[in-house]
Amino acid sequence: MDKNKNKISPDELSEDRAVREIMEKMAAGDLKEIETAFDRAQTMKCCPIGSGISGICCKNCAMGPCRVREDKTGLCGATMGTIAARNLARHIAAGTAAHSDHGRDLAHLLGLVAEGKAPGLEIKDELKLLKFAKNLGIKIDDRDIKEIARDASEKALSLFGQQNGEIDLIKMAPEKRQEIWRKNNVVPRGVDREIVEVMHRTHIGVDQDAEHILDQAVRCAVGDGWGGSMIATEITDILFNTPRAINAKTNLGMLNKDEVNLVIHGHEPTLSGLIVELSNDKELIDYARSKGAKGINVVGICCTANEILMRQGVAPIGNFLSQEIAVMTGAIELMVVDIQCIMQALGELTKKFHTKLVTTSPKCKITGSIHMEFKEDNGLELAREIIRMAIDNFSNRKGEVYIPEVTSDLIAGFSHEYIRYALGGRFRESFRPLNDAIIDGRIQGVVAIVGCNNARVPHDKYHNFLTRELIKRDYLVVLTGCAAIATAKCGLMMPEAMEYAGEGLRSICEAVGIPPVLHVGSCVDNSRILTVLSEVVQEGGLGEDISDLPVAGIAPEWMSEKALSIGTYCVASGVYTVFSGEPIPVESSQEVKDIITKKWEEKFGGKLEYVSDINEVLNKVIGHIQAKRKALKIDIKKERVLLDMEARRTLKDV
Ligand code: SF4
Ligand code: MSK
Repeated sequence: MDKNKNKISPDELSEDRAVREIMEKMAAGDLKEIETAFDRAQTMKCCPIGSGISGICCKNCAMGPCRVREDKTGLCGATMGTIAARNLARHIAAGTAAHSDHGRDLAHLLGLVAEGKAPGLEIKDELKLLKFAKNLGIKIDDRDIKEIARDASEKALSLFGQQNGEIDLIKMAPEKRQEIWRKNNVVPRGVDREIVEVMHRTHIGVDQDAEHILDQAVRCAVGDGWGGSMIATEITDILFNTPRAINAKTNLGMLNKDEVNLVIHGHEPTLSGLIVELSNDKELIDYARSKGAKGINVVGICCTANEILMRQGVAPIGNFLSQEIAVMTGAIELMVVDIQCIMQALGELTKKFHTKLVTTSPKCKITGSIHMEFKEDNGLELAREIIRMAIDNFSNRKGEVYIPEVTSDLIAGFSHEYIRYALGGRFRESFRPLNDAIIDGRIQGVVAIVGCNNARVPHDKYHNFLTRELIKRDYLVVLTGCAAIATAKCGLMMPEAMEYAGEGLRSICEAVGIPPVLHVGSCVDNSRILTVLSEVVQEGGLGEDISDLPVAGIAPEWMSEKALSIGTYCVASGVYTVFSGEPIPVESSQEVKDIITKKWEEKFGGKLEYVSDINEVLNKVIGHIQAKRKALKIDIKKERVLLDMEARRTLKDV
């Protein structure tokens, strides 16, 4: 493909200076024939029916695919609303499945660690294990920690296959929220059960009422946020440590020309954590030196990077849309991938360089890559083998190595436990200072910016625009996933970003010692945001439920089905959530758009809305938060009154 055919300049395609540099190099030199998702997005237009923009497509039976527009139905009589609801429900089920299967593996791993069957791994946060076990209804007393871990593993695993009742972890939500779920019959009985029921109910000839179908999609998504994802986050903290503030660096400049560069990519922390630990092993470093390298440099992409950044400070060199660009530096000896968001294009692309692509999950193979399967009992051995393979490949570099000299500092590690600690100090850790700052208006509200990159949306641009505009207006911004890496790359996750923040937000961040933009973790860690919101409600003064809080969520560059599940469980938890960039694929069904906005707002206090214009997204989110402040009667700014001693003496005791 000739790059000169592209009409869109790198400046318009990406906000990331390092990515643009590689694109310019591609266009000018030897890499001219190579294409990336940025190029493919220009030559391949997306289907307007499949994307729901000008109609709806159903392929749920062999009488179709049926392309339905306006007042037409499918062959079986399915209406546009039914088809749009079924499609959305299936996307949500797939997103829930992805997060939850990840959580299931971690629950299984916890049991193996308890039994000493996972070499190199141990229980790192016992306190968190005790809290998690308590939430699962497990007896603690003075039992051995490993027994508690084994029981917690079994109980967590049982929540996936549970058939009746309620999954225990919904009790982490405020009482009022639980009642709303019970009243609307959306409490998940078991994580897997709800996914299966979505698939059944959306089969031809079963559930054919759009609202009823989407109620089940909500139940499924609640099973993700308060079930599968919650389990994944809790157990990751137990086994790999609960994140605390940590300094790191980001972007492609963290690749090192003189060292063996090994990239971890995907979503799982298990094998990648071991690789990072082992990269400091003297024997392996000596081996690298014997092959002419100065050392071993492990860096990451996507949410595997986020997981390991939060705990071990590994450098994220990029987010979803950087994965192909990173290979084009010619500096990567080996890219080891696990699950989710790994582009198949890496298979062919890495062949054009010396880079080895290694798949490790029993669930993910990519044609043309090397498969070295990870099992819990071979982690250490496999990590060592993979590092040695990367070292052996160092001398095979071909052509020019070009690493853009672009890096940014960042602070990550804002688990809800660390935020509480940062706010209150070791002896009085609490969310009280945050609640007070929101009540007195120094912080206007909290906005979560989450989700992916999308090759049809300028890379990182919306994440960074919204973050800057919101902190300027005194909104605290919390980020996860690729959104977090985007803002980190442009330097917004450092205390220096305070200069962009409004006066009120800045005063709180300075007093507490946190940046105005907080990295909360990977995409599965959006469940952490649910926990923060529950604890803020519990702290008091801002209503009785999450839906009372002056908060909102935005997925401005979303692309994965997981994002739809996240958006839906946020709405089900009472949060106004806006998607931008590419539309939610229900655009042409007014019936479904009304359900996920008006109906869901009536039922759950949150709504899911697609807004294409990014300025309008900003205005809508601010408008929503201000309406919540008004309802809480905290919309009028109270003047801080400073009294001198004389004035104090005149005050009567109360
Ligand atoms: Fe067409 Fe109905 Fe079959 Fe869907 S289920 S493909 S609308 S006939
Ligand atoms: S990696 S799901 S592109 S956030 Fe979690 Fe990024 Fe979205 Fe994948």
